[in-house]
Amino acid sequence: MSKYQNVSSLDVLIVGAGFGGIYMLHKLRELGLSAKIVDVASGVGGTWFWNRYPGARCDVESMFYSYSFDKELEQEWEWTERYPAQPEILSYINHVADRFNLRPHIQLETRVTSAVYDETDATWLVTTNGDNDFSARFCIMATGCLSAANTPDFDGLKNFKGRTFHTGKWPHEDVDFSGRRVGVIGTGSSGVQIIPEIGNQADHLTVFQRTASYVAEAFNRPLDAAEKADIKANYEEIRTAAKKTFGGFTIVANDQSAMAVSEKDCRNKLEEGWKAGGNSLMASFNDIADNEDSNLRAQDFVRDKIRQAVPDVETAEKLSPQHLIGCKRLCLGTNYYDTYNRDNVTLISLGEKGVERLTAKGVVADDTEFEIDDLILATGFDAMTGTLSKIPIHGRNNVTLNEAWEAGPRTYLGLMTHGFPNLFMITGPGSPSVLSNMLPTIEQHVEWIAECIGYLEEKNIKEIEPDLQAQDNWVEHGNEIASKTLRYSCSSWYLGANVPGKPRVFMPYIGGMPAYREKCAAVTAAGYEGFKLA
Ligand code: N01
Repeated sequence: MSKYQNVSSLDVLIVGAGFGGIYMLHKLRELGLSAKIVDVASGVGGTWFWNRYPGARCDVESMFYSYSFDKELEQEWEWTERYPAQPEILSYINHVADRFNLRPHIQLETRVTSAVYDETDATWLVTTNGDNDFSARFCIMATGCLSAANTPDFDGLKNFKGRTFHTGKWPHEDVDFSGRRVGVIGTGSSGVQIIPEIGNQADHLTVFQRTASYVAEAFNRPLDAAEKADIKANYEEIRTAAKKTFGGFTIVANDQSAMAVSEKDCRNKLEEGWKAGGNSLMASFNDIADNEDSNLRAQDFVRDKIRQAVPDVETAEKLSPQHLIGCKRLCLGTNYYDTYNRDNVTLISLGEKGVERLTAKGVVADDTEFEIDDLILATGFDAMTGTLSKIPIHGRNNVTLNEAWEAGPRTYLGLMTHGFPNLFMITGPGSPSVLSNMLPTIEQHVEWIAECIGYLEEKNIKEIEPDLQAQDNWVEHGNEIASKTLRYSCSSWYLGANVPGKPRVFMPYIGGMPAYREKCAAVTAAGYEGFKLA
């Protein structure tokens, strides 16, 4: 008996119903192809389906964390706040799925269990945990960059008798923390967002911090009607200008070095950036992320902000990061530092031993047992490769993607990998992805892939695969520019450093969106240069 059951034959199978998968499906249906999405979740939304912890919010402004491909959609959707909260983003993506009648082509609650390339037929055979499998000429992994939750292998985690949560896999029902003693491990973007919310609710909150984060005040606020109307009237112009910036953001960086001005003027400019909210701080000068002296000025500025916000000297000291600012992703917070002034909040700075173990009653750190009722892991993700690594993907000669990526991910343009023909990735490693505004970046990838598949169809080409040399050149180019940046120097998830045993490779492409867009367009114009078509 065949190991495949009830096989549906498609032109394209898409894995993942987040922003990437949803737009990809729409685009392929426009091309008249048979396409389907499968997703393990019970709803669309990708990372925004899972990350529903209290305080979850995007750090890109809502008006620009949205699709631009449909002018009516752009005009009709009403964002309510400057930075969108998770429920609003989830409503938006649900609205898009309905508006473009995509639901009949989305199969939820279905986990892909393997994908095997059949070289004789140039087809991907994809098995699922459901009662149907797929055969598809093209397979598109829209599996997201930050979707595989990272649960560290804490000694005794299973022994803990209280409730345990992970921010990246939050329950659907409301969780009440009132009257409870809660522990949070992790102070990255997720921890920074959930900590003030839990501090407000819990009887006592203990935060276990391994590395202090730089947290810029978001200054979130409701959007007023006039502001929205103004943006909507000028959407195209604003988005076009944003595409010319490094990350595709609308924030315009001050084109001046922080070292080109006096210390006082530098402070004033940083203060302006701080007050503008969120990532504007890093745009106060053009070299905070690249020049160590400029970076130090920005670091000192934030450390002073922490001291002003937190009068207790010892706590302020613990909260003050010592690494380069922007080296790890800048966190955006709302009352984050203020939270540590509350009587019911304790900050434990983990020493070299880190979290020593979990007991039935709580967390042991610094040779002390902290008793808690609930444990929240805000410990991040196995970023960029985590989801793909969990699916056995067999390419040419039965080689698996995990084998091909043993020393770190290798792609051409973050779109495809040699040895895995007809398998595309949306915002894969080797593309700017997480260093940019994901929505326009996703649109660029989806449109490139759709154009490519359209071309193959038109020319009756069965197979596309990157040349090994083109891929090696791209990987080398990416490594070379990354190694010259300050971002290369700290233990971030960009480098895979948060997951023990993961190869240390700077995974996103750090050459900026304009250069990347240009390269992709040039490859297409040259008849898919660097790819083998057969
Ligand atoms: O994950 P993180 P995240 N023992 O990896 C700590 C996006 N995002 O979910 O820094 C003790 O940043 C770890 O400590 P350290 C955004 O791109 C966006 O917060 O490794 N602690 C760190 O403090 C973001 O960058 C939004 O020393 C351990 C924390 O856990 C990305 O997702 C909101 C540990 C993990 O921080 C990831 O953010 C949320 C251990 N064994 C997320 N292992 C917005 O849009 C890990 N930690 C605002």
